[in-house]
Amino acid sequence: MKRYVILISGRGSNMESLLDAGLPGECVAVISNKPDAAGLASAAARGIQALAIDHKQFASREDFDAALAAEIESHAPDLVLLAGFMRILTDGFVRRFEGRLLNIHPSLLPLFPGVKTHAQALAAGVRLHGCTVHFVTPALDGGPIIAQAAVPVLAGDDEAALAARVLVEEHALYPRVARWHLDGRLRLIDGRVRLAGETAVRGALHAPAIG
Ligand code: NHR
Ligand code: GAR
Repeated sequence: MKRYVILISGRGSNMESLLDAGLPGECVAVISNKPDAAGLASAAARGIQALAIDHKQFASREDFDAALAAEIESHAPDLVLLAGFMRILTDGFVRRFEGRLLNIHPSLLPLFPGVKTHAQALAAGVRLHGCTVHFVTPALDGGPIIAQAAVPVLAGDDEAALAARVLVEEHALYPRVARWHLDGRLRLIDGRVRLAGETAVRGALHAPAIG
């Protein structure tokens, strides 16, 4: 059985969508950088080991990342999933987990990296918005794109309305991509995404990298 770890910072709805998807693997830990993250309680309620490593207790990003990496490695995961994890990770951390570290980002990358993505989309006036699952590399939100889902931006949308529409797609897309990895079909090879055997695309709005 493959093993995976989920990193969160808050609510944990993407974490819940992963835990409830019946993935072909065991979630061996949920780790938050924020002790008060609501997602820790819902992970624990599902019988999963949930713990916080408070980044504020560390003098530097390097020290925090070293503690986080040691905790993750103690669970020997095949896959590490960032799910609303809000701390930028050092190059050393990212390289250590390269190829088994994924993120879901709430925009159609390379548009709107960083934070406040829905406000950025509204300010830019784009008519399509969405989410992206990518391999994490040292370049923030710049790693190779695995799959994307799009939603329309509608007249009268505010940040909350748009975020809610994108979140529905996040909850469908991330478990699907995690399953590919756990099934051994998804790899990062020479900085490129390799996805074996994917043919069916669910509508035009969910598009995986094929190859
Ligand atoms: N780390 C690396 N090296 N590369 C990526 O692609 C990463 C990463 C760490 C997190 C998630 C990302 C997102 O999906 C992610 C991708 C946090 C920030 C940020 O600015 C930016 C992007 C992401 C996550 N964090 C601030 C910081 O100083 C804190 C912001 C806050 O606490 O609200 O770390 O968007
Ligand atoms: C999600 O929309 C996720 O894509 C986004 O934050 C939300 C977390 O919700 N992630 C980022 O912005 C990463 N910087 P959740 O805790 O309910 O999954």
